[in-house]
Amino acid sequence: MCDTCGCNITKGNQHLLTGDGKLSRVHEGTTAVSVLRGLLSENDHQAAHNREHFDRRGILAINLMSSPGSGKTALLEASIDALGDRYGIAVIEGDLETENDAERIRARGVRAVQIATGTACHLDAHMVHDAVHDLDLDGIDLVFIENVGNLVCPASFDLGQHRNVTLLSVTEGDDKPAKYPVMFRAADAVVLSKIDLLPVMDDFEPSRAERCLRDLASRAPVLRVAARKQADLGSWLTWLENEIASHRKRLEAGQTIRPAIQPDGMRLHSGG
Ligand SMILES: Nc1nc2c(ncn2[C@@H]2O[C@H](COP(=O)(O)OP(=O)(O)OP(=O)(O)O)[C@@H](O)[C@H]2O)c(=O)[nH]1
Ligand SMILES: [Zn+2]
Ligand SMILES: [Zn+2]
Ligand SMILES: [Zn+2]
Repeated sequence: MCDTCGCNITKGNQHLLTGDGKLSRVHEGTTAVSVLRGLLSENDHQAAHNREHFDRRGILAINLMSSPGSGKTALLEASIDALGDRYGIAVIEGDLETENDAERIRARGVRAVQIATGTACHLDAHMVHDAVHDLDLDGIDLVFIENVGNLVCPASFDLGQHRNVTLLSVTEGDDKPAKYPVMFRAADAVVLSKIDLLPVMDDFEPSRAERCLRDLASRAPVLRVAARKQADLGSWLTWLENEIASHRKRLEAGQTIRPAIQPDGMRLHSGG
C-alpha cells in the first residue's frame, strides 16, 4: 500500500481496517489510494479531537521531528531543567521500541508516556490520542511530542499539535533542508543542535543550512542549541515562552492553530 516505506497502517489505526472498522468494507474497485485517503482523513479527524483536548486545558502542544539521534530527548531534558519550575510539562515519546526516552524524561520528575510504534516510522493521531488519555494533563501548560526519528514520514501526519519543530544536528550536514524539503517546510522553528561540535564539524556552515531553508521559502527561525552542555539555550527558550504566551492569547480569542502538515506526504505515501 505504501510504496515509500509501508508505514501507513499502524497499531493506532489498524482497527479502522479490520472487523467492523470504518474502512473495513473495501468496495470492489477501491484502490489503495482511496483507502489511504480514508486513513489520512480519519487521522485528521482524530488530530482535531486531540487538539481540542489540549485547547480545553490551555495547553500548547509541540511536535519535535528530526533524524534519529539528533538530540530531541537531550533538548527535552535541558528544556525541562530550564523551565520545569515555571511551567507544567508533559512528554509523549515515540520510538519503534523501548521505554528508554520516557524513562529519561521521568528521571527529571516529569510525566511521560512512551508509544512503541513497532514498525511504524512516524506517530499518528490515534496513537497520540491513546497517550493523551494515559497522561494526567492537570496543571500541564506544555506537551512535547517527540516523534520517531525520521526525516520523511512524520511531516505528513497531523497529531493535534500546534507547532512543529525540526532539529538538525551539525553532524548531519548543512544541506539537509535541500535534501529533505518536505520535513523542513513543515517546521515552524528549526533547532540547530549540538553546536558545541561545530569546531570539529568544521565543514558544517550554519549559514549554508539557513540558506537551504530559505530556498524553501521558509521563514522559520533557526535556533542554535548545545542541549547536552545546557548551553546556548536562550533563543530556544525565548521562542518557547513566546509560543506559550501567544497560544494563551489565541485561546482567549476562541482560536487555535494547526501546523503546516505537508500534503506532499500523501504523494510520497501513495508512491504516486
Ligand atoms: N555533543 C553533543 N551531543 C549531544 C547533544 N545533544 C545530544 N547529544 C548526543 O547525541 C546522542 C543522541 O541524543 P538523543 O537526545 O538521544 O537524540 P534523539 O534525537 O532523542 O534520538 P532518538 O530518540 O533515538 O531519535 C546522545 O549520545 C547524546 O548525548 C549536544 O548538544 N551536544
Ligand atoms: Zn513512512
Ligand atoms: Zn529520543
Ligand atoms: Zn479523547
